[in-house]
Amino acid sequence: MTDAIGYERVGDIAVLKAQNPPVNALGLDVRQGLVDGIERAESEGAKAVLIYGDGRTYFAGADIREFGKPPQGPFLPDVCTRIESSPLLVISALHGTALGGGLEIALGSHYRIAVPSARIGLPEVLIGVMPGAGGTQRLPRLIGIDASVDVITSGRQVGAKEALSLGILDRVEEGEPREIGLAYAQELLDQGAPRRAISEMPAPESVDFDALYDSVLKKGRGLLAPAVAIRGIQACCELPFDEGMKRERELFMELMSTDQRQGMIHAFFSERAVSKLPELKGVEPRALNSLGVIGGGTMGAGIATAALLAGLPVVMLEMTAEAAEAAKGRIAGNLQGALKRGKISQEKFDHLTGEALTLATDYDALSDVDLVIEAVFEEMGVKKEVFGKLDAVCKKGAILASNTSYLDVNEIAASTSRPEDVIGLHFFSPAHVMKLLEIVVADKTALDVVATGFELGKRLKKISVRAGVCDGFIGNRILATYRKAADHMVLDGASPYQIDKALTDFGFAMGPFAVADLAGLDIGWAVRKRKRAEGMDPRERDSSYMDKICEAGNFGQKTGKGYYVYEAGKRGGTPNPEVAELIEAERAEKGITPKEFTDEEIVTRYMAAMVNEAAKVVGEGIARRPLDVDMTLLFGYGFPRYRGGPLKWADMQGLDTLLANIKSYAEEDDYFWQPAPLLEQLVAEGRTFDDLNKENS
Ligand code: 3H9
Repeated sequence: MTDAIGYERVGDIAVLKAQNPPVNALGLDVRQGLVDGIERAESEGAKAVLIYGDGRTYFAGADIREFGKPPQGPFLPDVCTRIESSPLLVISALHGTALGGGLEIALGSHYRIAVPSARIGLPEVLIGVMPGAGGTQRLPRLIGIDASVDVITSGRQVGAKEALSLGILDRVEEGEPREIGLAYAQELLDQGAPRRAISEMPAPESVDFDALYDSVLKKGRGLLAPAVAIRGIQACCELPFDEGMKRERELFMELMSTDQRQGMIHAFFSERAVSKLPELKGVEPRALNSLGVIGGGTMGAGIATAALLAGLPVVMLEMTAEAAEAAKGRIAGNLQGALKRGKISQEKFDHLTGEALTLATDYDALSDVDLVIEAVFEEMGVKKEVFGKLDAVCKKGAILASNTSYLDVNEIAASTSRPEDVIGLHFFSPAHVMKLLEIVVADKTALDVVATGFELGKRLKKISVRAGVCDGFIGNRILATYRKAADHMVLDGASPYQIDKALTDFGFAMGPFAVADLAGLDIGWAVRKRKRAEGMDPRERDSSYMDKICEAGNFGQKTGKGYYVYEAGKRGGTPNPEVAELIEAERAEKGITPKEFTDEEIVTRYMAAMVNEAAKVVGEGIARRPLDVDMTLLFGYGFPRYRGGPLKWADMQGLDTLLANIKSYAEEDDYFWQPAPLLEQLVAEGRTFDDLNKENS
């Protein structure tokens, strides 16, 4: 027996305890231990076997860290079959999470009991694969096609109560898994309960699986795994059990070899690694029991909502009592959403909009809060004035944070007498919904202030990414570059609509022009005006066709017109014909002969611009590791998760090909397409961005 599975005998019952912290992942030792344990129980004359997990959970699934390495037996499907085919009665007692291969072990058992807090599921599709140890063969036999399709293609975690009603669990009971499991096993033995192998149960009748496959594929917006899993369920209905298992294995292995699997698993580990900073090891965050927010517009109200939902009382400071009331209205509107979805009770709603929220118009109200976030107008003069006032009233040790999206946090910090307490906390709108938080560390920011920023992110359930100071930090700086690449393509012959379509087909949630309409065209217009006023490099390409749209008061979705025309009550927009005319006029004025772009070319150029800027951001230390960029783009900019992030995608494409593309584009425009030194270095050394991740984790 391996140490990963403990063996104990209680009367007629052999007890197998998984002890592979932290989540009892089903690595080689665990699989071998289970097989050995069953064999020992059989050879020592036990009548039943109880399987349960030590620590916080039953099995959370196959060991994902083994994926991509040569598989080693005993394989998980065979372990499940070995458990199921045992002549002894096998009972699993579930607590924590029984996920993926974990649930498949439970389905290989003859009876399943769980504590009420247990959650079960087959989340394989969320890491780009599908159940591969009998999940698609046993679950439909147990609960039918519709419920299986839901559980398998969504990957969602099902609570014990629902799992009981679906028939996945036989019993739900309070208690310790070992104790309830032993009592249940004894009861079954006393009753003379039969072995109950799911593989021997009849399969459901087949349905139109081609139609189901198509609809799931469409819903997945390019993600293959849920659709391929449908073929596994089909095999359950149409093939004998053993052949169904073989088919499932083939489909599973097919998905294992895809870039999508690599991308999704990169995302899984990166979202956990992103907030682990070596310099913060052992650094205690400062006290964080109350929050001040300055400015109650959409952003400030969103930040306040997120904080209130996380249990932090908020002081909301506005210029006037009316503005403060309006901010409260916005917060209440946000919380209404949580109330409607059953996330909070009416009582909680009343508390969060009542005693937990203090409205103020005087800075003195912030004198006792632990952390203040300003979300006022994005202008350095205004920010400095706010920080000057905060410096005067906030208690010693309070953290002063700016939600600026591109301004120099060093300059803001220098305007106070305590730059070590100043940090950037860049939320994304709507701040109570969007998962990304950029934690912008200025030159003098104290380490415990950084640690507190990450602590806040954790409490607000955000993905927090450390960023250095530069224009736009990680995300907006990269966005500005790939957006420019899109603008250049428009000038050279592509239409905004072709570009948006090519990029949503690639997997982005939205194309850049639809995004601009959503964010408000006035933002880009203001930036263009500012840059022109500051004086642009003559080599930089500028486009002005959208200025005319803005001059007429059209700022995108909020005014009903921008790149697209939006009709009330209709989702999405239709191309605005005025835009095409203006583009043509600008091309004529600039003497550009438009050329055709294929969708592939659009994606290649757009991604090349994104990767090149991202490599600069990593090379300059603005992002610590490539994975920090990947998580920023994934959680703040709609980058398709199944592609892992721009730098994971770049690795999979081949960095040499990408660099060659960038160099060929530089022949037309060597100002915009300057290869990132880090990219050149990696190509010269034959290394990848992932190598950098590993070296810096
Ligand atoms: C599968 O089962 C395929 C089979 O059908 C067929 C096979 C043939 N493996 O998330 P946390 C690590 S596919 C390895 O922070 P939480 C995780 O990286 C699998 N490691 O805790 C972290 O490490 P670190 C299907 C794993 O309480 C630590 O455990 N199963 C695995 O917030 C703690 O994790 C899944 O997809 C794993 N399977 O959430 C479940 N899982 O401390 C994936 C976790 O070094 N896991 N780790 O950063 C989860 O959803 C969550 O981790 C879980 C706990 C809900 C379990």
